[in-house]
Amino acid sequence: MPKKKRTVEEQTIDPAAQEMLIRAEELGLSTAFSRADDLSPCNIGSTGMCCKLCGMGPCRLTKDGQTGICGATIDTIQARNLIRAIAAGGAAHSDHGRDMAFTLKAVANGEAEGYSIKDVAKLRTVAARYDIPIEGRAPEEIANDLADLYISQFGQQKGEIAPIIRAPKKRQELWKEQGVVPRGIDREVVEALHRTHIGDDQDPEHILNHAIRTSLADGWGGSMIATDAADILFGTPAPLLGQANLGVLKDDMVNVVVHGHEPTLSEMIVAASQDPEIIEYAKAAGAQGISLSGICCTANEILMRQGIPAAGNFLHQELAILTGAVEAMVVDVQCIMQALVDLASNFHTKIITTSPKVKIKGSTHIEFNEHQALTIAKEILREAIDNYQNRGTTHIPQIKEDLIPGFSHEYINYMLGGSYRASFRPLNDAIMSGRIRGVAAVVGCNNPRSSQDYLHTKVTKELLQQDVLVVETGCGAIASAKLGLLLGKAGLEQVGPGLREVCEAIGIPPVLHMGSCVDNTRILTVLTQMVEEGGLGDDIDQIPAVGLAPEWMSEKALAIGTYCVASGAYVIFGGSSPVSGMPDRVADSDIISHYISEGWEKIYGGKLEFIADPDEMIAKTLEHIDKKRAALGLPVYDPDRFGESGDTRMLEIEQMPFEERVSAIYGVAAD
Ligand code: NFS
Repeated sequence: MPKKKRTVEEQTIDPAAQEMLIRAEELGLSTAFSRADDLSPCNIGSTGMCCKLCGMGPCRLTKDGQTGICGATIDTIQARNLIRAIAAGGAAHSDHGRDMAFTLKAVANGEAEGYSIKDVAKLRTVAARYDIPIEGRAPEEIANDLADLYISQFGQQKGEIAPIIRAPKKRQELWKEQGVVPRGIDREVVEALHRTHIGDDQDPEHILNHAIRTSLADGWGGSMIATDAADILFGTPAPLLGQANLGVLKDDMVNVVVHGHEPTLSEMIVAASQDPEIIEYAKAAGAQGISLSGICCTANEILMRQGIPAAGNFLHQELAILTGAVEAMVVDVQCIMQALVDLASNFHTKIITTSPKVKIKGSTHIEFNEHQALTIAKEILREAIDNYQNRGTTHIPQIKEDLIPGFSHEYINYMLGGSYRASFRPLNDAIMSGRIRGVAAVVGCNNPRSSQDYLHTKVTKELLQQDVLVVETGCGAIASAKLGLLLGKAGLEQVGPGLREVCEAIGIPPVLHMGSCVDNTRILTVLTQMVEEGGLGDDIDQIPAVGLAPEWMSEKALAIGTYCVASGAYVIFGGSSPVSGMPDRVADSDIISHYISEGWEKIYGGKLEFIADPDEMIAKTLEHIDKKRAALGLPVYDPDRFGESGDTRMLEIEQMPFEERVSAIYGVAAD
């Protein structure tokens, strides 16, 4: 039966994307949106019940009790497929972390053209956490030692990876008891592959226990290293003004779109694009200059630090090319569709691959390395400028939105307490009093199988009305940005009364953009600092907080979800579950779905659930937040209690000494 073709309004809620999808149709060109309509997913593979790990298969199982040729059960097959995805996702983040560590090492030794250490304060803070001597030493010396420590984490064979000490004490103890503290980042990924080779680990729970360890090697290992090294090299983000959506492309300028993940290249392209010689070169080609923008997490990296506009999230990569206005799309690693090359052949756009790890047939390859970064970045820009004269008709949707990104955990700490007493106290107090009901992290990808941005923004808007403070990263953050939720005033219009008071008093938008997907580690740090601040229990699983990835599609998302669960969070994924059974399986036989939910919750206090319906996602989020509030003995959330006391009261309380502040808050709460 042919699949129903969706209207553009069903494919995306973003008007700029709708405009470009109409153009694609006029031009007879396919996109991920139309291909998703044409191609039905295999319901055996999508539920994790197809095993193709050896040449006796693929064994496609559909019914309870069936086994593969080797005797593997559905549960074993699902667990193996899941851990392989987590290992691949963790490998992607961690390999990014490794590249950042090598760049830090090269910069420390004066071997990286164009780079410098931008955030010496963060370098010193992070190094001190790992007992690296800082007093009386030059930043380069400290950075060299830190880089060595980072690099050693990947190939470490025994012991515990160093960043694990950044987690709350109680959580570290739990991981030790469970035997899931990663020994080395690469080791856990390799072991995940070994265990899932034909004839190895065939106890689903035992496999999934290692999935936890592999994911921790990502979240509290490779990703955390990636974030810290990027901040040290390029600066820790602080709020600035940015813009998002395809309207950031310029008709009279050379448009260069950087797409992918690692900030090493994109930061240098930013620097090269401001070089007077390059600007002159662009003007000589008849353009007004160079307009740089980003897609996916590269967009988030340069948006957070430099205010470079985001052309869009994952599903915007093809749409940017459809404008006909992009001279070059420069890609490095991850989330880059092979379809870009074929699509670009209908326009003048050059797809330039730059990573030694990623080539796409038909694209131009200009290999990047950190030692000659600036020279290579200029070469890439010249290639784009030379292509300007080949531009044909353009169609840029005049749609874009302002936003304020840049909420690193350091900045959140600072903004809450001011420069003399930076602290998470006001946030904890606001949660304890019920002004803020809880916190939700709405993160992750776009998926063309659902309506682009719909689930992200529906969940975000509803939670805001319920006084839930939302933090975002990745493509989810860009979805909210396009909708205007990342702006001070505009974002506050539809926010619950208590949350609004807090946002107005502190001067923040209700949705805090915390960066790219590797920067989900910033959320781990925030949660840890909230624990350390006191009043919300002594471990992450006690905080009224939930993580959501409503439109997930990548293996990295599964790795993130799993390390958040292992850290104690309730994590809800939208879309379809990679471990659910076929519809005719009895619910009780969905052993893996149950294990990663109730099973993991018993051990880690966090659980992973796949919920397709957004209303159910929202209801479960609020239910969990309220359950955690009750367990902490906090007042029941009551939306009518706040909203009239206004900014002054909040500001007054904020100025009080700790004891007085607590009694003021509980005085209010006792009413
Ligand atoms: Ni995250 Fe960033 Fe986007 Fe998904 Fe891909 S860009 S690392 S994986 S699609 S959020």
